Parts: sequence; structure tokens; C-alpha cells
Amino acid sequence: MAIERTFSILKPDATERNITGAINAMIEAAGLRIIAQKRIRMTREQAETFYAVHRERPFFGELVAFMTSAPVVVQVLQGENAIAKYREVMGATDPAKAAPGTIRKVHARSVGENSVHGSDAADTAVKEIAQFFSGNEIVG
Ligand code: 3AN
Repeated sequence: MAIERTFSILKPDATERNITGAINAMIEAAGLRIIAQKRIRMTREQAETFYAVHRERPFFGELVAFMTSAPVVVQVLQGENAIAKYREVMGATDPAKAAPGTIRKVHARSVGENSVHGSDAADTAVKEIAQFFSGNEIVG
């Protein structure tokens, strides 16, 4: 199996509730390695760029407002099939539909305040990592 890297965000609802360590423990228990991590306050421009594919969606304004409302933790995760594995560990976008034991089932508040982001494909992972990290900040 291929060793991959994926991009992760612990969202404002997670930093506000002081549960970033609890989520990191779930990430590590799943065999994913946190090879880069920093806590930042996302700017409006960063959030709009990051979620540009959702620009036309009705929830775009709400999403940008939420992502800039409190600090986030951006991360690079590495492991076997990291992209699909992290999506599995996160659970469905809507916590009501997420499988038991997933991060969103355990921690998310709603479809908007759903605690974590993970890249959905290899090309988006590369793009998302490059938006927030320079090469020398990633130590695998
Ligand atoms: P995922 O994060 O599971 O890949 P996407 O890509 O469909 O889900 O949505 C991106 C983000 O947009 C979600 N994580 C969530 O925060 C937000 N979002 C998606 N659907 C809604 C919705 N119906 N109402 C509010 N926010 C939403």
C-alpha cells in the first residue's frame, strides 16, 4: 500500500472546546502520523481560497465566517492510504450520519461545525498542504 500525505484541519469548534488533543489521539490511534502541525487564525482570504469550490453553495458565507471565527489547527498527516483512511476516521460530513467511533460522530456539533477537514483526493491534498505549509515545516 502507498504511503500518502493528507491535509487536515481541526476546526474552530474543536479549538474552542479544547479537544484538539482528544482528536489527535484518535488520528494517531488510527495509525496516521502528524508530520506537521500549527495553530493559526485563518484569514478571510485564506478561507475563501481554501473553500473556493464551494463558492456558489448557499452555505459559503457561513462556512467562511465559521472558519475564521476562532483558531484552527492545520496539519499534514502521513500513513498508508492516508487520504481515504483519514476520511474514514473523520466520518460522514453530517455527524448524524457518521459511523460510531468516528471523530465527527464523537465530537461534531452539526454539518457545519463538524470539527475536522480532510482532503478528498491526492491532487487536492497536494494543493491544500501547499496553501498552508512550506516544505521545511513538514518533517516526516
Ligand atoms: P467534507 O468536509 O466532508 O469533505 P464537503 O466538502 O461537502 O464535506 O463540505 C465542506 C465543508 O462545508 C464541510 N466540512 C462543512 O463544514 C461545510 N458544509 C457542507 N455542507 C454544509 C451545509 N449543508 N451547511 C453548512 N455547512 C456545510
